[in-house]
Amino acid sequence: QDYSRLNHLKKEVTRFMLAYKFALDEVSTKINILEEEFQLIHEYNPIEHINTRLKTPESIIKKALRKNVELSLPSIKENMRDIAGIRINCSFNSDIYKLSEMIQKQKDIEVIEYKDYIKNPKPNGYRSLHLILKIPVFMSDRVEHVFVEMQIRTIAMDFWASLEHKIFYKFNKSVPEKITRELKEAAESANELDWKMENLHKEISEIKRMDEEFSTTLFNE
Ligand code: 0O2
Repeated sequence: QDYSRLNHLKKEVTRFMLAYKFALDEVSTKINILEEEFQLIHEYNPIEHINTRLKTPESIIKKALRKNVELSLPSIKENMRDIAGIRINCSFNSDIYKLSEMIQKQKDIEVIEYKDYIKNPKPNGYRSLHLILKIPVFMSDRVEHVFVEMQIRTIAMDFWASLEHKIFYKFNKSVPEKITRELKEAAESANELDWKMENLHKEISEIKRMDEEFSTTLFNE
């Protein structure tokens, strides 16, 4: 009986997943618009790449069981906030906050949660800006409001996080202290690199600005 209940829930979840796919489509379109506008105003593209992912019904149910979330649709909708995920890799640290502010200003998006693991990195060194957004999805007969988890990070943060995930995913034993320290040091190196690149970017932008100012003055004389 448990099996047929789980099977029924899996079917229901598969159906309601459509709203999450549409939410991801909506958010991706919004990001594309912001990206083009940013390019126009600041004369460079702040986004290196964007990834979206939908959890499978199996992994939603597994996580719900792991987190003791009641196995019903309303409870899964309310408590599982990372069914739809979008990860945006930016060029520079400051781009992360510019982009996050632009997203937060959108009237149809509600920011439910804001976690700044850049200002407050996790003990292992993990850095990223996490937002949980509530998005209205206009279906043929109703409006669904669904959660989308957005992670915004630089490519250096993403490099560290992807490899850390690869190395430690499903590593259930306790990690030796030396490894924990080295992992954190690697995160600090990635952070230093981020600031170095950001400073280079600022210096070159300033030189470009002064050059432009100089040519405009020459032209006007
Ligand atoms: P996956 O495989 O990337 O989807 P939650 O665990 O989501 O119920 P929590 O802890 O409040 O709740 O979420 P948090 O801290 O916002 O982190 C959620 C996601 O951020 C993770 O999803 C990872 O994608 C990423 N993340 C958080 N901490 C780390 C870390 O130390 N290393 C790496 N590589 N990624 C991290 P999942 O579902 O755990 O994993």
